[in-house]
Amino acid sequence: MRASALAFALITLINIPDLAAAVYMPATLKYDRMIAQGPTTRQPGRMAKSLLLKTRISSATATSSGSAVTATYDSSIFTLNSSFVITDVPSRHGRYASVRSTQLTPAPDGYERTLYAVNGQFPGPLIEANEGDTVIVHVTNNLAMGQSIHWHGMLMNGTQYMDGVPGFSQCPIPAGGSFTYNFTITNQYGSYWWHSHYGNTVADGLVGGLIVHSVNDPLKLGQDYDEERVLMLADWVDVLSDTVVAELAGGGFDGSRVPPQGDAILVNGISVARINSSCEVPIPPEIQVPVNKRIRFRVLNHGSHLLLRLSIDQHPFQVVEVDDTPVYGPDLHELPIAVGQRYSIVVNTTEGTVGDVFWLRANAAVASFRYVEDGVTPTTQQPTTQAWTDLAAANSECDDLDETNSLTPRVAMYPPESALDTHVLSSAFGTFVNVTGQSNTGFGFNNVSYQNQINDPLLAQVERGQSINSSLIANVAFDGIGGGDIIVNNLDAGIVHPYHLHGRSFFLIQGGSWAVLRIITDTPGVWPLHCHIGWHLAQGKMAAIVVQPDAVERIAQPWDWSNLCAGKDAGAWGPD
Ligand SMILES: [Cu+2]
Repeated sequence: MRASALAFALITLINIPDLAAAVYMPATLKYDRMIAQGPTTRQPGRMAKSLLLKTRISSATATSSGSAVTATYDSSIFTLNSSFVITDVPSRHGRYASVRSTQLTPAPDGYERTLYAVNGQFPGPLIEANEGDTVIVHVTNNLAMGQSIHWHGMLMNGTQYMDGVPGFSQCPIPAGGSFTYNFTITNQYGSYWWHSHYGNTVADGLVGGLIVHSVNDPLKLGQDYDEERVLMLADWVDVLSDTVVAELAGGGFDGSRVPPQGDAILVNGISVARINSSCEVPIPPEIQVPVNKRIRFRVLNHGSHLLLRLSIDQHPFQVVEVDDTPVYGPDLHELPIAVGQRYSIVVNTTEGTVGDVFWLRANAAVASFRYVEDGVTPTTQQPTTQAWTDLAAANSECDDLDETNSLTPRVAMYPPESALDTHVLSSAFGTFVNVTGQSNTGFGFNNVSYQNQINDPLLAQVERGQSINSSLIANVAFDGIGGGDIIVNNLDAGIVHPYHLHGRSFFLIQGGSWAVLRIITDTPGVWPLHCHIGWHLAQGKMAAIVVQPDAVERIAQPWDWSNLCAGKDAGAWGPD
């Protein structure tokens, strides 16, 4: 154990100077070239809210067979409201949603397990809003544990108390309790999602789409596509997340230190693709589409581990949005999508006639993609189509799309020309000793594996002028407003990590196992930077980015937010 910890420390020391040198040359060159070409022709920087740091995991193989177990769900969750009025006049009373989490026992992949549903649905309700709207979501927690909802991709400028991360930006909503999230969407639009940020209970079903429309969006219904849908993909484990996390912290899950890759792949909450199982499986989920239309799918990977590769037999598609950035993207046969990422693709349904049916694949044949007319299903025949012959092999590198293809933003964006501060976060698997003196294997940043002071949120600590305890979480601070660089260094040979930063977009300079995230430090708060592989996060892979601590001290806590912490044991430890 000691030797292993030392090895990680040595790698850290050796790596950082090399990294700094490697990083700054390309950044400077890129910047010079942009200036030289002038403002009308220079290439905008890439902007993203999640990034994938390379190395690799092996994808699972899956088998499929149709059977009698059916699952039903509300299809409106996956179809955007065609009568939604896109306007720059904010909704007068805000966009209200009510969210009630309860425990159910359905069988999304043919295997019955406990699931946490929202309003009785899995996935939960789709929220649509306009840029400028205030979103008000009343959450009632009927589960036997604390909960929270995070609004993935929302900048939360001035509303950092609504970011929904227990131990960071709030105390958990207690079992039987409620809380109202209230935030205004400013200066952003595109495809987002919401999910629980309590432990890895997002893997138990607490997830849904969040779509922000805007008159400023260059992608327009009627002009670029004829209708739009949400396509939610995920790996799915047949046991509760608590069990997985506890076993990983102990001897390993199913005897393995490697987190589960899923027992099934879900498409819009249903699966036909069970992995390594002879269980009876449901009939494939079905995506019904009209013929001769351009259909925009807002694709989300809400899983806990696998990078999924989406394809539709005989249907190439064009990528038009990356996270929430509209792009001129490539025509693809296959889209790689890591956990937490969103892409919009436009699929032309011009490959056949009514009744034709094709496999939709996400690492395996997982859904029927069926041509229908007026919502009438002409046949229930299962697809017999063949996969594209150029799909990536199951064990191929987990490349992010922008590593292999050119993605040009439709609206030019420019990174800050310089950074006021630069901070390095090196992340690695290792053995860490927690506050109680217990050794655990897990993940850390800068040799610290996150320990969650769940009832004393970091935001409250900074608000009262306290500095964050660096033995509990790696943390860095940007004091002023301007450009800021976060160098993320992935020291784990053989493990891919899709990192996610809350509260801010970043421009990305990437070099394989390291990346420079250039941010604009204009959103005061204490923002999580973490791996979106939920099992890695549960093993401590979380760091804190403090932005403008002085401003944080000046923004008052909402009264109902303070109530979540009132009377709670401030010394309690929560799940990461
Ligand atoms: Cu990870």
